[in-house]
Amino acid sequence: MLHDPKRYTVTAALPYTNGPIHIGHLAGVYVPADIYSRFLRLQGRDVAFICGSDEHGVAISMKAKKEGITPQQVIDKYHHIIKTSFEDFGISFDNYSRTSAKVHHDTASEFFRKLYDAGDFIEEVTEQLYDAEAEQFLADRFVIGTCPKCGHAEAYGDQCENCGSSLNATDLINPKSTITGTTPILKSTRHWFLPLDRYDAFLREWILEGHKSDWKPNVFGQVKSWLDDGLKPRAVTRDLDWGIPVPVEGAEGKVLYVWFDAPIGYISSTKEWAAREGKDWEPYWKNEDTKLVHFIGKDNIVFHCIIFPAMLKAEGTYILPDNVPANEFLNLEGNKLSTSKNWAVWLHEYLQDFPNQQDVLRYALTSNAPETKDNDFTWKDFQARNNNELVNIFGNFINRVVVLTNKYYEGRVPQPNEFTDIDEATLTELRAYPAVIASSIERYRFREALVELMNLARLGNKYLADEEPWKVIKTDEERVKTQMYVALQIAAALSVLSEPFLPFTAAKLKNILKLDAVPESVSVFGIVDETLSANDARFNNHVTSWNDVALKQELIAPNHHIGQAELLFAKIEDEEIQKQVDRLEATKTANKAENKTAEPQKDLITFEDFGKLDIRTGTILEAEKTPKSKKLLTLKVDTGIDVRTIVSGIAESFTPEEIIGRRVTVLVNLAPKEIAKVESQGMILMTQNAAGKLVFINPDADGVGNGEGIS
Ligand code: B3M
Ligand code: ZN
Repeated sequence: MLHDPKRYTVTAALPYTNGPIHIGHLAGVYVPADIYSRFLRLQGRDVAFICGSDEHGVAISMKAKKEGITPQQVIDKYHHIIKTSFEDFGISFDNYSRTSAKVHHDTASEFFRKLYDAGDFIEEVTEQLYDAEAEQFLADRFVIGTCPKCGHAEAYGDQCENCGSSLNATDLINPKSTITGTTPILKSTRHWFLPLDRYDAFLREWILEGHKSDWKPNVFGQVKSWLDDGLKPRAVTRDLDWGIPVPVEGAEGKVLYVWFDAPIGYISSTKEWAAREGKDWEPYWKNEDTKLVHFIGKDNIVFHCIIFPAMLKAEGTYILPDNVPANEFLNLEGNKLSTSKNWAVWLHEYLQDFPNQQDVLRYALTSNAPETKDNDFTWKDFQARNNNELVNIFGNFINRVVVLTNKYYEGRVPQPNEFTDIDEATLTELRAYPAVIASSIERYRFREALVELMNLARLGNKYLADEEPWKVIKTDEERVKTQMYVALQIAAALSVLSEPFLPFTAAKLKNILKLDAVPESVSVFGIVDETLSANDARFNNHVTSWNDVALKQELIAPNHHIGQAELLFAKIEDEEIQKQVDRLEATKTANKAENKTAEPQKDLITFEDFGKLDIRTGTILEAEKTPKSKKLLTLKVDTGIDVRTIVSGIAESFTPEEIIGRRVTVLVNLAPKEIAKVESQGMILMTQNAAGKLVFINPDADGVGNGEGIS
């Protein structure tokens, strides 16, 4: 583990541009990476927070085929949507690039060519899976089959998402083409292989020895199992028409394997950023005093801990990741998040329903992050986190401090008098929080860090509840000045320490406290200038960096004028949550309908049997709710024979008003039956749609009057 690095390169997995991003992406990768990067910046560290769109690979080609557009149109559409979602949620990349960019094509091609020229690849003609009908080789997601490692039935040609194993397509049991559904044949083709087995000793030494104490157990365990299983050469080229052409003579029609080029995308994106900022990119990827950290989901561990490090080792001039704090998966209401099944909370949809409440989602996802095991997001928990914690603890404390400061002192921070032991103890505890929270963040324990941040807000609430300035003001105004001064120091501390987790709230709070306009001369951003004493006049009432909170005697100075109170968080009502739960229920029903296997056919009947049914066209003349029943409507139906009463179980699908005049199909010779104390004389034929809603089987032939028989 690298101690006191000179700079940090923090990468976040490059999302495929084959669809929008959802809460699982935020929880697994991007919010933790953002917390870490914002924290480092607040400490004044030199950080390159790097990401970009992953725009090659079969996933893109499949999406293009599905949407009937070109791969370029797919990546342009989703690159924009994804980039916007990250910006909307305050994921503060220093650069968000894309692997279709020229800088990446050049960087990845040069990287491949260097290894090729050095003879690091095995060039071999092998038998690969081929779809004779589609006349296409089947790589990666173009083929699915049973995983030889865990038995998962839908493993891809290059990876099993269930156990994370990286696979060669020919490893799959009972493979099927995802293009035509046919069973592939084997066909010869030339590819270039990275001989991973040659890096076994290096990887064992670097990881199993070098990182056994600082890498997360879920990551270390996966890597160890792969090394123990034995590494095999991996093809790093593909027979595809979408990707970076293999920069070797005689390799027409072949492209770099997406997982060869994508991690190099971190380097390309850093180059792009450095060029824009007038910096040198190389120290961020080649200097030993740089700490490189990859934030990913668990299905990307093998690529970031085995394949990419082997590539970097082979290339020879790059540093290796200091840590790869992969998270496990987030589930949604007990089911696996799924893009294809639309079983997700999409970020753009979240913002439509919860505008300007990005921090509530960041908070809920961090509080429940799948840091060591898969975890579940539920809307009920989301509501509870907001109402019971953000509103009742954090928001309530700030509101009381600001309201009372405006009420008692017209918004001016009061000059404190003598501190009591409680005051001193509270201020001492306050100054311990930067180190407590930092310790958790530096170990990539963001859930724990967030609990500690909330403990600081609890400290403020407890101090006010114990001190009761709103009572003491009646008898000892001088005492209240000290009490409010102490409470304001905690509020100022929260405006800094909350920023990595809740950037939008921190900005709002800084604005309320008027701590946002920081004169340059006042504070050395981040690194505290040790030559300055904490009481130096220049440190007057401005807090800008993490360390200020611990080092400064005063975070917000007497006479500083704060602003008016505004609510940081709003209570989320049950109806808002129910709407989200209903939306997921509708998705579930639609998925069932889509995947529904039709009910098995009933026993055969004869023509005579059918002849007994007298089915007529009819019209609903009247409709009303059936007393004491939520499900039933009592109808008056003109059957062409007569107008009769029919009780129908459609009250949860229709209102009485909306079905008057509706044309219906009626079984008229059904024996009368008393239903809910009403005699029903017949049955109206219904079915249900994909969303599970009842619908009428309509006699939609125009000009058909009532009473016409159905034959
Ligand atoms: N595009 C994300 C995924 O597997 C993948 C990450 C690349 S990071 C270099 O969904
Ligand atoms: Zn598997």
